[in-house]
Amino acid sequence: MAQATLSVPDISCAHCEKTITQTLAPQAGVKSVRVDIPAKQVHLEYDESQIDLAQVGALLDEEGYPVAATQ
Ligand SMILES: [Cu+2]
Repeated sequence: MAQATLSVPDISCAHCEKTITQTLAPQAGVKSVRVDIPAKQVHLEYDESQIDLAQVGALLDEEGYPVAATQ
């Protein structure tokens, strides 16, 4: 299991949290999603054999939440 923290500057409220959670949580390989609104970050646990950060980034991009940085 891999972990990542994504910086998503457009996170601003509970609606953003809900959209991001509903987008990522159902994806195969996503183990957990936690959105930190004040920090504008998404904490992700995922199985790297099923999904990678490029795919996650593309999904968030489609929803209007481009990822600025990943650590
Ligand atoms: Cu919002």
